[in-house]
Amino acid sequence: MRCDIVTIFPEFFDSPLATGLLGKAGERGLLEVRRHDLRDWTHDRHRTVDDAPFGGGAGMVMRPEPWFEALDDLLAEGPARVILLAPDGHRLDQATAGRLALEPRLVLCCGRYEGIDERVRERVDEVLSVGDFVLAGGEPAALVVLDAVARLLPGVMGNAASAGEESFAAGLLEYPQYTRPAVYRDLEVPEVLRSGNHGAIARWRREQAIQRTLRSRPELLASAELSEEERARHGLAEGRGDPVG
Ligand code: JFT
Repeated sequence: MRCDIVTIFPEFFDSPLATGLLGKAGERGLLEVRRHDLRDWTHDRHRTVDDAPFGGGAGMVMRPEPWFEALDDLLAEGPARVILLAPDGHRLDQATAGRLALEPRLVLCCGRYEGIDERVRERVDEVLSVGDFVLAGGEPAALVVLDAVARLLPGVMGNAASAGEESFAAGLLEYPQYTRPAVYRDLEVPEVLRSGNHGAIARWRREQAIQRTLRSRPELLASAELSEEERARHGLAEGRGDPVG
């Protein structure tokens, strides 16, 4: 996959792109990220990207011209799915990450200030938010999107079993993880995990995942892949999809 990022802070992405999974994906040529300084598409001496809002109000708004020109140039190189990060966008979820991972090329548009001139939205394919909290700009949100997408690209995650386990546990939170030592400061690793009984371990993990989801994120259970037996055992409505009531 190729990903173009348009931002006034290209350096924001330096260490995240050089580190860990994103760094490895880059090295292996599985992900090619190109950062672009929006100010390269300005024409004035001060490389101005913002102006006061029509109608008045606090703060500044990003002018449309550099964005339109940037997208003209980037799309002239070939097709891409253009994504704008914004607090009022569709919420990023795992299904969206999976859909974006199938695209050959993304353009991520990161704004600052109070936002971007509304007309820019007419030039993008999709507006995304990473959650219901307020960031100072689109860059951290774009990084979240890229991280979630990159780990789904073929060859990026070494362990092929992980993907299968994830789809098995679709819609549930993770089960608790332990490593050595078996006892640390009187805190013991659950006996079942040391039993070598792989059937019992799988059942325990599944049960823990359901319990955790029930406790922390019960709304996820409506669309989680649970058997009818599991639903009945936990007092949940039958079937997947819309919550009942
Ligand atoms: C915040 C953002 C996301 C996402 C893009 C641009 C300016 C600052 C701002 C904050 C609140 C209201 C402007 C952005 C986000 C999120 C994305 C911009 N700001 N108006 N904040 N929170 N979840 N995605 Cl452009």
